[in-house]
Amino acid sequence: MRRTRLSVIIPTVALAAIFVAALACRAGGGASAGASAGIQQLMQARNLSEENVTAALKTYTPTGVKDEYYIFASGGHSGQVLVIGVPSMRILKVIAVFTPEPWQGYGYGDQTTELLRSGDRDGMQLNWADTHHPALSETGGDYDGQYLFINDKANARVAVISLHDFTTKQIVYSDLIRNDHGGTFVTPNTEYVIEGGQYPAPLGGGYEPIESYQEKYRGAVIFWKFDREKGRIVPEQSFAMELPPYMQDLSDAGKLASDGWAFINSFNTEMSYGGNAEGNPPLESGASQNDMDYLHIINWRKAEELVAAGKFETIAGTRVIRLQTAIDEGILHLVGEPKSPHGVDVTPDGTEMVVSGKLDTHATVYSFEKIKALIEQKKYAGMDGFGVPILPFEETIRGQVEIGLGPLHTQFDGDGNAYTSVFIESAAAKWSLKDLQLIEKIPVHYNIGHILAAEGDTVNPDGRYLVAMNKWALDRFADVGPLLPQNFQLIDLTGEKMQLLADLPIPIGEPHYAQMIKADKIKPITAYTPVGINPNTDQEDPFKVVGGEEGIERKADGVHVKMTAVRSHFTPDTIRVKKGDTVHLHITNVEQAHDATHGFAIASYNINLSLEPGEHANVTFKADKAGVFPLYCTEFCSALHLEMAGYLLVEP
Ligand code: CUK
Ligand code: CUA
Repeated sequence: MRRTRLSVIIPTVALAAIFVAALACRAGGGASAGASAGIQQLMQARNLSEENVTAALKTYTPTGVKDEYYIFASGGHSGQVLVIGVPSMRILKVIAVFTPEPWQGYGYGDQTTELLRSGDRDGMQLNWADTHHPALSETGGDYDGQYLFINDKANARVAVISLHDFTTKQIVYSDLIRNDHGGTFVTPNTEYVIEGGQYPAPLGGGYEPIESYQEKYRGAVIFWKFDREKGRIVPEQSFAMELPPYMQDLSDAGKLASDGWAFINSFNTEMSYGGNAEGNPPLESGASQNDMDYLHIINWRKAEELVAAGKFETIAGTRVIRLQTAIDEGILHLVGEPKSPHGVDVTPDGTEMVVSGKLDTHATVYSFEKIKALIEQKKYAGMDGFGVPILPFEETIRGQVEIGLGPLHTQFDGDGNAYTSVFIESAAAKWSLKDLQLIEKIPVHYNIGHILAAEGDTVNPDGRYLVAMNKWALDRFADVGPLLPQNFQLIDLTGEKMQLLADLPIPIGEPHYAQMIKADKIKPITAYTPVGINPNTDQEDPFKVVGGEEGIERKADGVHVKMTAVRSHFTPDTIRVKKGDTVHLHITNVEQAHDATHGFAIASYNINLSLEPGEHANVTFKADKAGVFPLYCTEFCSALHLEMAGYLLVEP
């Protein structure tokens, strides 16, 4: 950690020195004043302050120079994942996850369509998602750079992305729950990917009148088992736990001292369900009556043992530990948390949990040691309406920090500081974990939701950079009509005071959370090797085509076209079929050169592929329209790219 910090600081210092030297030269009016006078002129012409220029020097990344960190951000309603470089704040990629994406050909060929359709629920084709919380895979509580998970709040789905090739590999869901929010968060060795539900409903689907909310509606949390070797979630080895019908919110996995435990907070312990046109209080005020909501404390290691011992019921294909079993076995406890909490974040050493309430001005710091002792002594303040033991609030906390109006989420640096987003105040607050004192606040623009620091939720945070994920942009950018982008703001943590460095407008949905990982932990491939890999399976495709074996063959199930793509032609480039034929295209990009991607498009048949070097794709379609259909490569791959074309001829 220190080593990286030092190596990065040196160039920053050197750059600043050049800047200062330039200013000094100008002041002296020496012979070498050319460059410095130029800088002064530029500053004047662009109305830049000295602080602006240092911010520029800290973030400017010359062409060919790579970033120190990657941010993996949720793409919000776009249903995708954004990849951003730090400190440059350049967007590097949008990874297609839950939504069709033309550039990557995602949802246009057989494999990616199959993957996308595997996430369909309730007989609906789902072509969007509300992604909230990406989670990088961890080893020993540290990001290992291998996998990324992300949830879809709207449809309670979880996706697995491999950082080997930056593509989505799997989408899973359980009909146990209808939506989620407390996910994805991973356990310290990625044994499980946690997906906490949000709005209670009858478990497993089905109808129950809303008036039976307390009796029939339930919350739940799913622990998805991750098989790292296979790089896939294994639904059969996963399990869930039934929870009371509070609205469970964010979750976090314990680590080190609290490894084996999970923490989920909640709001609406009033169990209000709205009905404001039917004489009930609106949900928002009905859910804000109590002074305290509940932090759920779950012993997942013991839950795992209970499931292995058969103490579960299967609901909607998922093994579920029923609420009564969880109570009887002592694996679920509650403790009060101040009014309408939102974030729960476990400290790097795993000894404490920081909870912030939207309607409370404090961050509350819970001691895991105290919680564990109270659980062992069975020292309860009482039970909730379902018989879940409640720990005495005052005896579980170490203290509270006065943060400001609307504290939400917290991250950490490696020097014992915490950073909490302050939504209503539009600020990021730095405070000391040791003495629970507020140190400094920096204004952000505007209405900050999540906050992220470099490796800021691991056992080994880097500090260095903080990003404010702001919901409102207002006056920050040139106007673009009533729907505005989100605004990510990069903040430097290395100086005496926090310094705002750069803004990045996000024009594709509302990202909620993101994680920042050291760039050298990510080691993606540059081509699929050997040639003919199907990215969905990471294996050679049974239909892969090698040079010299191309051709067109009529079989019982239709016309099979075995095609290769190489700069700058498809072989074969003429496809002759008859109207009504089923056509199976098998296309391999036989190149291994870095960046030698070919596209493949046939207008009027909605065919659009991206074939990365070494990639194989299959497309099945019915040639139900007679005519002449040009096909062509959609990536400007070579000087003769325009000539990389051919014809699909469908004879009447
Ligand atoms: S949530 Cu959106 S700002 Cu879904 Cu993590 Cu807090
Ligand atoms: Cu291949 Cu253009």
